Amino acid sequence: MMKEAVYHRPGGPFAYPVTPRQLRVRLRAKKGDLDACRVWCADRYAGDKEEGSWTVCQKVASDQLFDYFEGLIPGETRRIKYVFHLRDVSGEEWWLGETGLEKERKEAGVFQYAYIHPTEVFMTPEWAKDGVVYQIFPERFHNGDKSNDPRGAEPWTADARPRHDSFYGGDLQGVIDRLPYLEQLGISAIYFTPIFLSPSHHKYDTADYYQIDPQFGEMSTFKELVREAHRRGIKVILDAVFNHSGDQFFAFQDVLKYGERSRYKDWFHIDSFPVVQEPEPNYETFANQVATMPKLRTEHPEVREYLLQIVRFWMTETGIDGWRLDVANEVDHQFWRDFRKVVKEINPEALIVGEIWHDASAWLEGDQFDSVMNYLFRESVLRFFATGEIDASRFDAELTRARMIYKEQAVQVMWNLLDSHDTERFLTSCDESLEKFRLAVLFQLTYVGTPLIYYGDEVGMTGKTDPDCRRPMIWDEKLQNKQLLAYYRRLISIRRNSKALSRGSYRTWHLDPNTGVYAYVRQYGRETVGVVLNNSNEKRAVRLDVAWFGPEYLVDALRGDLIQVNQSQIHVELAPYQGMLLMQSI
Ligand code: ARE
Ligand code: CA
Repeated sequence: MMKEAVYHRPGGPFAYPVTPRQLRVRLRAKKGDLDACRVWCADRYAGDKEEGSWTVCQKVASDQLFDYFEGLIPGETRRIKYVFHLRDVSGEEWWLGETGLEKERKEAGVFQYAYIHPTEVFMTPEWAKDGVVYQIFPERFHNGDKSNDPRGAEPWTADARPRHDSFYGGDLQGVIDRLPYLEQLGISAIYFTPIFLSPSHHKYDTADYYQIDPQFGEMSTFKELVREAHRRGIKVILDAVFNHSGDQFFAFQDVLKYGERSRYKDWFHIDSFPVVQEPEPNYETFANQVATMPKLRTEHPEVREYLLQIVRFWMTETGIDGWRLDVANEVDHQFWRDFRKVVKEINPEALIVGEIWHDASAWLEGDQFDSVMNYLFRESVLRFFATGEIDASRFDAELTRARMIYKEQAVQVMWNLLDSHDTERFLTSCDESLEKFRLAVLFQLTYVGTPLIYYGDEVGMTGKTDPDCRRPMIWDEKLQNKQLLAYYRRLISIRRNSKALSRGSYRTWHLDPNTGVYAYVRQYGRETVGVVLNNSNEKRAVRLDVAWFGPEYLVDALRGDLIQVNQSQIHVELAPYQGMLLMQSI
């Protein structure tokens, strides 16, 4: 056993309560080194003679270097001490506690989880665990009210190719009009990119956080939208752009006008006075010198209070169900802790999703966000299904890593996206190969976490990155890919009717780096679903062990085929890029 590779710490994703009396513990070891792992625990005040209790830790995942073991240990008194007992493949036994990895139990010491405070159990919204989210870019979804169209609005056609300064006239009435479509699609929440007053088409440069942009409608239109969406069981999530304001924002206008004498000068990061926007801004902005987006000083008490008041206002006034946080990783942690308190006090079931493209573990401890837009997921899916840069074993390893950096409560509600308003459309990344795209969609809709669907993907829309990925939605049924739409509807409905797919555990079942076959199992209670993917342009045959499935037959929910189980195995053949969704047949 490689001793140096054995790792645990009594915090983060390695030890965390999932209920007030249960602690999830995780241990990492070199891949293939351990034969068995279990953990002993007792009340931390128990004496040496105390019997305590044992929990077996299962191997839950592997990546290229490590195996991960997990156990759920009881904490009857909430005060826990524990020590791991390991057996390596050569039969040697080890103890791991806070003083070391030792042959003798007493040398190893014990780890302590001093007290599980019920208020410190990371809770993510229940509804989000069964959710499928649909992302709407309001300027481009549907024009329901021509009277509010911006001047110079361009024609809403399938061959429209937006520029940065294009407008098409999409609005909130348009979304209300299309709620039946979304309900039929089967989604459970809408995430809207910004809708507050702003001069741009994307509205990330907020001029007034208290006003719906008149191009999108009025307060009453938005309230009606929320009401109508709720009536159909659809939640509404808004974009919180708090890293920066727009340059038209009253406080920044005041600074431009009064310079050093402005009472708002400390709301921003100003290098020198007078403040200038041209030729280069002498203040911090979003990204590199985006003069229209001055960065806010979120650690300033007045700024913090101003922004939190906006949060209170929209939540209490309109009943929205959560927030997606723009450039979340560049705003200070304390701001987000305060933000979470405000949000959850108003509505404990409100969802908080950060926009972070990388490892977001520092924001997902339980005191800040519930979830993030899972761009790590997107990267791996893109490189496995669309470009073929990585093989099945690398793909599986990357997925494992991206799960193992987080606690389960966050993993369950992670927003798994194929694309967004900031990226190329996934179908375009697939060189418009529908077979590849469909396989990736199957994966997205059967993976652990919340699928996030970017408007229009479901009807086959294409487009390069921003601004081309923001084309007006195709509503002309002759131009929509109806088969693809039916496929999305079917997968969403299967997912929403299956606890295994929405909330179940995830285990790699089979992978073959040479053939591109990748299979996994989702399990919840007695329900098991297996997914087999042939990510290659050749026919593949594969034999799979199904001992844990139970019945004599399995059914492929996609094609309806019955598959016979023979001595706890099935033998399946897959066409190029075919996927199978195997469920227990009744
Ligand atoms: C416009 C042009 C761009 C141009 C840019 C700069 O479209 O081509 O490069 O201006 O002048 C909004 C608009 C954009 C607009 C931008 C600036 O939607 O159209 O771009 O404002 O005016 C990073 C951030 C991440 C951010 C992305 C875009 O970390 O937070 O960049 N995403 C949010 C929103 C955007 C929004 C803003 C932020 C600003 O979702 O829509 O842009 O409010 C790597 C990095 C990531 C990086 C990512 C993408 O992976 O690690 O950190 O994300 O690439 O660049
Ligand atoms: Ca309009």
